[in-house]
Amino acid sequence: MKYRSTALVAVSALALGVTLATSVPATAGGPTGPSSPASGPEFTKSVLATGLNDPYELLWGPDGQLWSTEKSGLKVTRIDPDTGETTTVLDLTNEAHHTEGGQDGVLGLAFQEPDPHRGGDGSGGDTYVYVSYTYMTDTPAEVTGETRRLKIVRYTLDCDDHTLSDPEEILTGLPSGTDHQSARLRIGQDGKLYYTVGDQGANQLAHFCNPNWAQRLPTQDEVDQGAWFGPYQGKILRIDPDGSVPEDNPVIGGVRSHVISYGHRNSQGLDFAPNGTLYQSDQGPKTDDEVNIINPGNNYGWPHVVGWRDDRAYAYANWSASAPTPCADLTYDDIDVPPSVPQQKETDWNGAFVPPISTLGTTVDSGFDFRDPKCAEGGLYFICYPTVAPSSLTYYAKDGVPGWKDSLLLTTLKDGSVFRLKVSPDGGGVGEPERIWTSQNRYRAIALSPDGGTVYVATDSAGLVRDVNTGAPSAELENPGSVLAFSVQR
Ligand SMILES: [Ca+2]
Ligand SMILES: [Ca+2]
Repeated sequence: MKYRSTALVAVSALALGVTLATSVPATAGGPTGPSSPASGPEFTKSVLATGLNDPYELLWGPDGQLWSTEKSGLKVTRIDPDTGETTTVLDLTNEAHHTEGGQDGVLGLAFQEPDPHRGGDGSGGDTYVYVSYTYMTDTPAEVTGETRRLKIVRYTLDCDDHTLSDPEEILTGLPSGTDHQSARLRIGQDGKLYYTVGDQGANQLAHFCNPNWAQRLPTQDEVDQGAWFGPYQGKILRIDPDGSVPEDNPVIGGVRSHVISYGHRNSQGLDFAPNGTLYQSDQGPKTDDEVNIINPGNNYGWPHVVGWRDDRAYAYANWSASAPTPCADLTYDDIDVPPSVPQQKETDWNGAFVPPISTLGTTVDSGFDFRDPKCAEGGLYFICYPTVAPSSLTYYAKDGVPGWKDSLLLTTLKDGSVFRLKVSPDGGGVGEPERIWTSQNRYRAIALSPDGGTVYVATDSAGLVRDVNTGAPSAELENPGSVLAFSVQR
């Protein structure tokens, strides 16, 4: 196994029912991307549950049940891992908002088990469930006019009857919109909430005239006023369980806020290793999906740099700064940038940033033709770009699958694959991504059975994916809105 070693692991202040019986090799190849040897453990694939509306998070709960948020279904659902029976635990139809075709809705989910450090009676208190979701306001944001916001709400879990009660709003007014929500929620060993906020798709597609604020840091005034919408775009947050700013969060640009890292595009993957190392995945624009190690106070480069600072097939084209032709008079094009839009090479930006420990969809040089004829119909070139669109990241720390202990499992959307990246013994690097399962699905999230022998994978209900045979765009999903179960053969 080859590791891309890294010297950037700085010591951190943060301690951080229906069975479709097919046997699939663990290393099925796909139409594009990294290849892998045709060996490894064999799995039995089954469809555990169907009929979910865009499951966004999938977790094994402390009550022995699978739990999912449904982005467009606007609810939290419990899934019996034995029967696949689904039960609505929380219906947020009246509180939450999803835009058809958008990335907003009911998104993040995390459990926090009783902690001896809280709970007045010494029992460790209750088991909490945190949920993040988009809601509507009548307050247009500065510059963009956006009226969507996101909140994180804490509920109390009854492990016996599997119900949620006592909602407490932890943090409101966070950025939301129809693109790049990220919205991955984890609880650290330090008892803090870690939450990813995307760049809201600023500077691309429908939002191409919105300035990208992934490098914009909060001012003290904004922190004092709770004005999170602008400065928290493209960030990773660390939040006290009551929503306040932890007093040991880093001071960045002279200000302490919820922000622990910045320069992120769309961090849909976030997970801790047992030793506290925090791994994150980010989606690249046309190249350079990233896997990063997150340490507090660091800049991860977006939108000035993607992957490494190597000027390969990427320059930051800042549409919002177009002059003399104002951006509003332009037509967006992902490939051809008009001369009025300023462009900056990666090496023209001198800021300090932390490079990734691995990238996917990287191996193209400047001059590469991103117009693949396979994706010409309807101009769906983005489906053919070398990127795979990582959608979640799970640290596999169990013994259930031989050879897998200490790996990252990475789900992807348009590539329809789950990748495995072996973590190096020192935790600071990963091996080459190995594609373990591919089908015509948009894989969204992973949960593990307690022994690790079964990997549950949630799939989007709709969207575009690469045809498994031709690589051309397809909207035909094999298992829409489902939870698949891959059980290792023993
Ligand atoms: Ca980066
Ligand atoms: Ca680069």
